[in-house]
Parts: sequence; structure tokens; C-alpha cells
Amino acid sequence: MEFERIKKADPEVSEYIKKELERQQNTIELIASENFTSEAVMAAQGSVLTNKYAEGKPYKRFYNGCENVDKIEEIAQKRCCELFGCNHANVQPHSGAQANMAVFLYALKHGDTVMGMDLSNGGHLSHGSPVNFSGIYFNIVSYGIDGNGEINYDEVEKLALEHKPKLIIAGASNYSKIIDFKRFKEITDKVSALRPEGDRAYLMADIAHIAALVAAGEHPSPVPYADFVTTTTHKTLRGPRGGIIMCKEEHAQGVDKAVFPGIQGGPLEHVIAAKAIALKEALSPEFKEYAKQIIKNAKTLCKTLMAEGIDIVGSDTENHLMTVDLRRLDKTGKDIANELEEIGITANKNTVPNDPKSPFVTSGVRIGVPAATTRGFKENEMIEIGKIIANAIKGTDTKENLREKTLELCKKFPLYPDILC
Ligand code: DSN
Repeated sequence: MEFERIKKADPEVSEYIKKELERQQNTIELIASENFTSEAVMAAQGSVLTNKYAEGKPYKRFYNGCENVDKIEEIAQKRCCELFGCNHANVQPHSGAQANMAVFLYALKHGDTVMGMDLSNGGHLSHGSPVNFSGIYFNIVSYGIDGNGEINYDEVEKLALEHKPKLIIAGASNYSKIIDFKRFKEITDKVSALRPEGDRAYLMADIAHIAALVAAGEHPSPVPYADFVTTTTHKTLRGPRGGIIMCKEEHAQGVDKAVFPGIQGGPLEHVIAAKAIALKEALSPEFKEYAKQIIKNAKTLCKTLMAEGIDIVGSDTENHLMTVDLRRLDKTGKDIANELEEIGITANKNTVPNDPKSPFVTSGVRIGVPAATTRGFKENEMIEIGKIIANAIKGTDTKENLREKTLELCKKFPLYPDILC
């Protein structure tokens, strides 16, 4: 990182970058969708590649001078196919929401019916929220989760057979159980049989949150079942902020056209280089261990919180996250997330299923361990963190004591010790 140059050019901005580095170093990051990339991933994003226009696909560009970015983008595509075992990868989407938008543009006509998980039950904005393009331009049928915090596949099938959606989305932003992609495919096939000839239903899996767990073989892969698999690259996958679409060969050309010129202009080749580096890292044996540790850490944190009398939606986790349910304690997600921030833990307020409170207040806090696991925390640290969170929620220790404990943990596991500013 070229802090000296930034400082010289813009002391005002550099001061906030410095403060942000210190914030990340001195707090425990439990936002389930965040992570800490390698320094190589960050460096690629600050490289000369940011200067290059490269509209189009590798070797079929609308600009000259693309011989280097062509190679880089091709490497990223190949590594993605190797990691996930897919036929085709488009690594250009600027984000997960844009990856989903491109699939919608390719697969749907305005007004088509789409079925996805309801946002307040753990779905994503781009899976049909009424305030998002997906909910504005398409007819949305939502499914939720049951009292055990699980998808009720029989209910999903019943809804699907009733509404015959053109697109079914399997995936979530806040769901702590393993997703049965095979069952989703069976449901999609049953819907296809009810749709007009030549107009079958499609299945899209959004694995933004669980990408690393899928890549490492810790969770089942949707690739054999789904027409489209979308992901972000910055969550469990630990790369730069961005998106990827994987698909079967039959959809490759259409998906590529939907990304460009459909919804995007010039791809961010500096970010694509960073994606390539992150994908290489994800192909390493160390990354497989990282994915295993994520699950061990999440399970340990979940058990500790429950042993401390804190309710968790679904009373278990099978992935990297969980949602604290504050209803019994009569607290709000907003207050608890703010109180956690005061003691050096960052998490986000989140609705619980059938939440009586608004999305700005909520009755839950979503907690995830990918970033904390990258930092080096293991089961023992998760037990400590669980007790700190429980004490904060129950008000059984002072904020000063709890802040001291989080800071001590951060000091024991330094983050980015070689970055100076
Ligand atoms: N809503 C983001 C999250 O899961 O935090 C993803 O876009």
C-alpha cells in the first residue's frame, strides 16, 4: 500500500484510510459478509490495471491494448472453473447484485414470475425485494423459513407448483443451514413440466455467502444442478469486492451479453486481477483448512452463546453465520449492534423470521466468523468472544471490561502488521 503517496497527495483522505486500518486492527469483525483479503489482492486493486478500458470479452474487445488484461481475465475465468467445476465463468460483474441482475436480464422477460427467499427471512435484496429492480420489474413469489430456521422444501415445492416461476433462486444472505440444491433442481424440473413447451423454468443458485464452503467441499455444490450460479468474491471467498456468474455452456453467450453490453460498460480489470489472485489462493490446501475452521468456529460460537442463555435462530449453524434472537430478552438488534460496537465488536442488526420490529430496528443481530477466522481466531477465541457478546447482551459486565477483553484478543492476533501508515 502506497500510504506515503496518498498522504502527500491527499492528507484528508489518507487520514481516514489510516483510521480505518486501525479500526480493522483493533476491533473484532463479525459482519458475516466481510473478510480480510491478502495484501496481494489489495495491491492488484491499486495497480496500473485501473487505467485500462476493456469492454468486451478477452480477445474480443472494443479497445486496443488489451493483450495483458486479456491474459489476466482468462486466468481468472480458468481458475474459477477449476475451483467450482463449472463450464463457464464471467468474472466481470462489479458486485453480486449485478451478477444477479445480468442473469435476470438474460433469463427473464419483464413481468415474469421469480421465486426467491424473502428478505426478512434471510434472502437478498436482489432476490425480489419490492424496493429492488428484481421486485419492481418482476412478479415475485417469496418463500421463508420455518420455526427451526430451515427452508421447508415441501412448502417451496407447493408454492412453486402453484405459481410456476420462470426462475427459482436458491441462496440467501442470512441462512445458517446447508442448502439442498438437488431438491431445488427437482422442484425446478417439476415446474418446467407444467410450463409451456420450450419455456422451461431455470434454477439460479446465489452462493455469495457460502462460496468458500462450496469451493472447499464443505457444502454441496449447486454447479451440477443450477443453470446459473452467482457469487460475490469478497465474503467467505476472501477476494476483492465483486461478483462472478458461472453457468452451463448453453447459457454462456447469453450471460456474457447480459453483463456487457446488457448492464455494464468497462470491466474493472484491476479488480479482475485481484479476483484471479484470490481464486488462486482459494485453490490452495490452506484455503480448504480455512473453510473447515470457519465452520468449527461458527459452531463453537453458536454453542457458547446458547450455553450463556442467548437464543439463536434455528438453535444451530451449519455454515459461517448465525442470528441472535433478542425477542425473549426484549432488546432490539439496533441497540445491541450499537452496544457491541462500543466494546469493539462489529456486527449488524438483522430481522429474525416474522420479526415484529422494522428493518431499521429489528429483533436480531447477525453474526459471522469468516473475517475473525482469517485473523487466526480458533475455537478457544470463539468461546471467549461468545462470553463477551453474551455479557454485553445481558449487561452482566461493564463496557470498559469488555472493551479491554476485545482489544486484548486483537493484540494477540495482529491484522496486517506489515502495513504502515
Ligand atoms: N446484504 C449483504 C450482506 O449479506 O451483508 C450482501 O449483499
